[in-house]
Amino acid sequence: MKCRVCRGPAVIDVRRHNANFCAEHFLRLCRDQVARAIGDHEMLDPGDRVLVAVSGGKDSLAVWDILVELGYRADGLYLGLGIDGYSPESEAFARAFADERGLSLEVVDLPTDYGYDIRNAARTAKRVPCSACGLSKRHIFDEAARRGAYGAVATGHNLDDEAAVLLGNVLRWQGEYLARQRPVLPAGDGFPRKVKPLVRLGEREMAAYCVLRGIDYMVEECPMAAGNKHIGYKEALNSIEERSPGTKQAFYFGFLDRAVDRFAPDDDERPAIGRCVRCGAPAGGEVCAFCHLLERIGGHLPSDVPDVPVHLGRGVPEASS
Ligand code: Q46
Ligand code: ZN
Ligand code: ZN
Repeated sequence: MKCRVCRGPAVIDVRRHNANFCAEHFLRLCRDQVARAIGDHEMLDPGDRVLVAVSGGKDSLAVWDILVELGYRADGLYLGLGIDGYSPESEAFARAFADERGLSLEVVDLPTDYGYDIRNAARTAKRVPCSACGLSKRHIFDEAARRGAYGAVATGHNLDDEAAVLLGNVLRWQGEYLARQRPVLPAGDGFPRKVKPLVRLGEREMAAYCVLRGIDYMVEECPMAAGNKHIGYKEALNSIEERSPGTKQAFYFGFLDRAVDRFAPDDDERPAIGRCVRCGAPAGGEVCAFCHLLERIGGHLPSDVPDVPVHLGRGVPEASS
């Protein structure tokens, strides 16, 4: 097995490209694919400050690494979901990655900062965990991007993720979701721009990228993902891809080239957006969906936390004179 570029020994085959690569040229391929996705879809301008949504998994750490390699000023935000056996471990991977590279990582913790965790929120609100989680993530990443004046929020969604979501949306012809399934969502109505720079790279490539770059990541998936419909869609696509390499890419990029515009809503179908009276986020009604969730599950906004009384003189060492 020889590298397509240098004819040296290859470490990975990429069947979709019908080619093998050595470590150096595989890493270059990954960077080039991200640069091409950013250019083709006008995701970022040179010099943009980017906020990366970091989970501690391979995709989010890889996208952060590649954006920094490409010269973007990229900071991370890790959101702790309060899931035992998963959140503390994945936070440790995110922190270690940032510390080793001198990158800036903000950590927001749902239990500490908002008074709830995903498992209990889902139970109390009678929602599936991923729905409560998705709503929380969107709100908190959007808010952090506004507060930090970032040009965009980047996520680690890769080609496998996007093809699986697309398959799910097509199977049920969910027009509203199909209209939004683009690798870049422009800023507007107080929402930051959202970009997915890994759409030209698959799951297996991202794992290989992390191994070759020496990035330690959380291998275990979130325990709430079990039974998730997307896992089934991924498996179905993997078995098609196995027999016919390149199908996922043709499916997803064919949709972007030829179909997504057909689902765009008319301007007057878009709801008027105001501001949530509680948190100031963009909202269709008086109170945003996130504040509704907080109310149902007994959570709070960070600013609602009662002041902790300060007991001076207890446990405070006397100043030495
Ligand atoms: S973290 Fe959250 Fe995912 Fe876990 S609860 Fe579901 S959405 S599966 S990417
Ligand atoms: Zn090579
Ligand atoms: Zn709100």
